[in-house]
Amino acid sequence: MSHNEQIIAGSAKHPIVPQHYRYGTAGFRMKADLLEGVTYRVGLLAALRSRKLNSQAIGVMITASHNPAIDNGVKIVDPMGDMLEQEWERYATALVNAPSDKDLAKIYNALATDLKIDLEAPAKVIYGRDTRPSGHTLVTALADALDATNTEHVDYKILTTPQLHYLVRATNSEGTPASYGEVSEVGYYKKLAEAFVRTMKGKRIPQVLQVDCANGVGGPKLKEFLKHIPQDKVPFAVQVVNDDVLRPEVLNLDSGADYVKTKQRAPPIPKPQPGLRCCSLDGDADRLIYYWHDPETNVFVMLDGDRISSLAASFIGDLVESAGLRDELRIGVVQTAYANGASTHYITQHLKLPVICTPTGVKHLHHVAQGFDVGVYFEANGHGTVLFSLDAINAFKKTTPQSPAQKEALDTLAALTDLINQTVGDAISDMLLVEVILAHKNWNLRDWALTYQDLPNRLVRVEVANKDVFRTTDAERRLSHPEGCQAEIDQEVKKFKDARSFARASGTENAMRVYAEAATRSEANELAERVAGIVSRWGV
Ligand code: NG1
Ligand code: ZN
Repeated sequence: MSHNEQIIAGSAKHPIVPQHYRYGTAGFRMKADLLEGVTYRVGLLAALRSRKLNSQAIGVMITASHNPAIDNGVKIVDPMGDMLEQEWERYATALVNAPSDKDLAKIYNALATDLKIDLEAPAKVIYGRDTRPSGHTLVTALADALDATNTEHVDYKILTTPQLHYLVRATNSEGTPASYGEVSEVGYYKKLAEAFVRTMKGKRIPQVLQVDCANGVGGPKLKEFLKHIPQDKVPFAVQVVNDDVLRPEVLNLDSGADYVKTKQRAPPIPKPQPGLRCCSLDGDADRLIYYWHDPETNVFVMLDGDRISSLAASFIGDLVESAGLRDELRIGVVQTAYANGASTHYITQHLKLPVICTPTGVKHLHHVAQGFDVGVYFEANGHGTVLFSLDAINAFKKTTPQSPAQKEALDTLAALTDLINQTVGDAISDMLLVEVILAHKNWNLRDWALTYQDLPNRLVRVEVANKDVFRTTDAERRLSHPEGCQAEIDQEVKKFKDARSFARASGTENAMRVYAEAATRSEANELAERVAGIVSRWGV
């Protein structure tokens, strides 16, 4: 069979359900039964992408993250382990929307011609999936696309999303001076465990940490990771809960980082215990939220992505200062409009670091963070990481220390570049980072929470007939369209003290999101309701 015939035959085995698909912030994500044909077509695109980029390995991750168990999703990972280049999202959308198998082959060939891709060049795609049962079928469709296009492929089976990102980068840097680590899941654990012990410097955290894994892939993977810390060097006690991956229906159910962040309370199971340090991962282990029920004040305290971001920025900023590199390296923090105003104020006024606001979606944050030598980026929902430039890594490793304190700071910074996932937000790596910082500062969660006080806020979802009439500007903080709508929002915001509110169309759901913050909880609620009302009226 010719290439074309193979592509068409494979597509006939994995038919597309006709409807309009769009490669969004999370790749293609929807009910799993719509995704078989989509995944086949994503396989074709991944093969093209590998051939376009000198046969480097491309990743494909099959997951729907924090969404319900019946959903699934598929997204492409670029050679350095970052998200698919934005320009190519259009090509993904075009391929997936091809009306027939023959059109699919035509679009595939047209893309190859337009992008000057040699279809005879070698190509490599590696892939993994979360614990969703539908992952099996999708992986089969993906493998068929890779076979049809004569693409070498490796199935890494069940992984967390950040593990797949790690493996893509490790594969492409293997044997080079920039080697990212051993090309295996075990290599990932070994790298993290070694860096964790190295950054802890013999410090111990006496209190237990309960980790809720949303009954997703993070549970088994975290337990596997813990086995790689040498027995005599384990600095903390972890209690893994909600790690049932055998009953798919409980995935993300009343648990996980998204539950805690949106409901602003602890998962009901296990029964919350005052004073216990807790954190939650999401279903594919790329988001992290800390929390505890303070036994002294009897208040539930949530430490979200903004908190992790400001904690990391403060710790790393101090280390860079002690390492004598403050004038040499540019440190910055990247947030979205959903970041609590109090965190932005703390970072700019107290830590004296610049903050840049980008549109929602980690690809935007990641990109801007790459412009700093130390770029800290987190979405409020707990997805983020810290990126170090080559200059920063070299400075940490090559500066000759003039004092023991400077040496200590340089060593810790160098270890952090190995501990922190450089490809994408990683809940396990972020959790280790938080533990390291708390141990170094000798802080409990109350100390951490006391750094600033969150402004009360409220996020509401508004269903409208047509969300496409809403267009934003200024990193999604203002509406440019429909004309007149923003002026009405401004009128309402003016009536409240220390208030801020904005509306934008969700990139992952068919709805508008309205965010409001104000000096008190009731005012934040009231403002959110009023702005939601405005959005409803304009969205008809
Ligand atoms: P949308 O649906 O575009 O608001 C949501 C999250 C994002 C991001 C994406 C991808 C909020 C308010 N929005 O995007 O931060 O994580 O999903 O998963 O949390
Ligand atoms: Zn996720």
